[in-house]
Amino acid sequence: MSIRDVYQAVIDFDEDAMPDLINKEIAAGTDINKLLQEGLIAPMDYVGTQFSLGELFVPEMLMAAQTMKRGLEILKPKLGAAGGTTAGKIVIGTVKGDLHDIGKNLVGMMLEGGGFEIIDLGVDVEPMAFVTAAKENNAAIVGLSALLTTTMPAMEETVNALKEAGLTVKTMVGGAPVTKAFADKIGATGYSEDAPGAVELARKLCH
Ligand code: B1M
Repeated sequence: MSIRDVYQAVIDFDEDAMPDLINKEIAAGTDINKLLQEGLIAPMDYVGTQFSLGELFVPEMLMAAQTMKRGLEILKPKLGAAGGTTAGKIVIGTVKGDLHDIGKNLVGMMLEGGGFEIIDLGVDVEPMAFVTAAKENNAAIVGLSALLTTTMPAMEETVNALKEAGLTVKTMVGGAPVTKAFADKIGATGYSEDAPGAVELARKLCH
């Protein structure tokens, strides 16, 4: 039994085996962040590369994603232990045209674990839906996720819509193709490369 078995289950799409494998690793005292990074996130990178090479197709990416999600659900309560910092409300979502939600969910889970209240708008979220939710919830931060280069412009549209609505809410962006330079260019308040970094950033933005 090792993290390698968890990795292998994701690339074998062995969703049924996942709960048992994850629970065994937890019981064995495996570091939760290591389990997440090496057992669940790393195989998705492999799957993405195989997809780019034409060795795997969309249904396979989806099966790998479902298997990964099964493992994530079990890890959820253990992620991002609250650090006793000032919590705030964060509206989070994947931008218009983009259906990828694993990274966004992971970020949301870790922020929740970090003591923030999360209002998750889901995927394919219109800019105005972010504006409405930020207003209604008096959110401190709006978090935007994008996984496609073709949906990055929707991130800029959303940041602009929030500004045009006169909201003082801070914006935090992330997702595989997103960079700090892009975040700066579109006028987002902050950028994080990964989920633990998003918690750190949100804490900074709320101080
Ligand atoms: Co898609 N897909 N996909 N896909 N998919 C990618 C993103 C791709 C890189 C694969 C590839 O070609 N190598 C490629 C994008 C190319 C590009 O634009 N540069 C791609 C493509 C092309 C597509 C389609 C267009 C395929 C098609 O139909 N021809 C299509 C688009 C559909 C759409 O959105 N409109 C599509 C569809 C799908 C599935 C539905 C099959 C499935 C998504 C299932 C789901 O999410 N429920 C899927 C998957 C699974 C992937 C890959 C394999 C894995 C994504 C993932 O979940 N990673 C992906 C390849 C890859 O990224 N390795 C790929 C694991 C996740 C934990 O990481 O989401 O990066 P990630 O999140 C990280 C950080 O980015 C960051 O923190 C997270 C954790 O550390 N982060 C934030 C994310 N959001 C953040 C927000 C923050 C802060 C940090 O603040 C708010």
